[in-house]
Amino acid sequence: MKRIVTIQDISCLGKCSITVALPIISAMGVEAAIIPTAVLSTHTMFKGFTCKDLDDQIVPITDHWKNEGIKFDGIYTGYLASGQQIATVMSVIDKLKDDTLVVVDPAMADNGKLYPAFDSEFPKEMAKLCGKADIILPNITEASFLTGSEYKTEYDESYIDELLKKLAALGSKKVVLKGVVLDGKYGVICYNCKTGERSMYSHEKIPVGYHGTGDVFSSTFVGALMRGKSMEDAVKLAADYTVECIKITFNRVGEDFYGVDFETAMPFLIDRLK
Ligand code: PXL
Repeated sequence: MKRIVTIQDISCLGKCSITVALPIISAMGVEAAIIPTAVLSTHTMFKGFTCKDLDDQIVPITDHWKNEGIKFDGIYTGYLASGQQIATVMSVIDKLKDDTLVVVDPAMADNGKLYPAFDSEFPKEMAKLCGKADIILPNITEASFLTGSEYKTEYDESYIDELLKKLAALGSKKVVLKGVVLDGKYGVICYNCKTGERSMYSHEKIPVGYHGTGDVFSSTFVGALMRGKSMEDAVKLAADYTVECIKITFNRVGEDFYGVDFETAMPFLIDRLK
């Protein structure tokens, strides 16, 4: 069985980060270890959330594993609590990396805005972490913050080309750009930074946004890669499962205020792995 470690926060309630990554990755038949970077009462879209930064635990946890000779097939980072913590996580990647696939979801922004806990310096630190990744998974907002580009909701292919080139310059091998709208089609672009090759997977757009869908996508993507799928096939599965989760949640009015109903959609995911 493949083993990954995911490095992100625990939002005790809110269906995002580790409470999404663990069940999804485990259900896909991949062992998921965790390094919790902070404990929050809820995700930061709730007012009055509490947050205990666990920065001082990250290196001791890693060192213990190193001493025990534990190895990982993948490292998957998500929401991180501060710019300082990004530096810590970069040192952890250096320590743990050993023929290990590094996937960075620069979870920090959506709809043109940074998440409430972050200031304008945060994307600069996240850009450095992206340089350590094999694959990065930004949405358009994150891509614009990471590259210092204007955020646009209406654009043509040249805007996307420019974003992809600038993202590639951050240093990862591949880019998966989410939430792209081109020629009336909505989807995800896979980009090979070395060859410039790219492909777009188009999928249905449900006219609603929920928190945690990025984490559902990233967790499924990482699980699929660990199960031996190509990047393109992993993107298809991650996008299709995320859309399925959104559809189910959309039909359950009143239960949708903090995340998607990924649990009900789980059989869809398992079926697709058969
Ligand atoms: O889903 C991303 C995420 C993860 N963790 C926390 C968040 C968010 C998005 O808002 O607030 C704490």
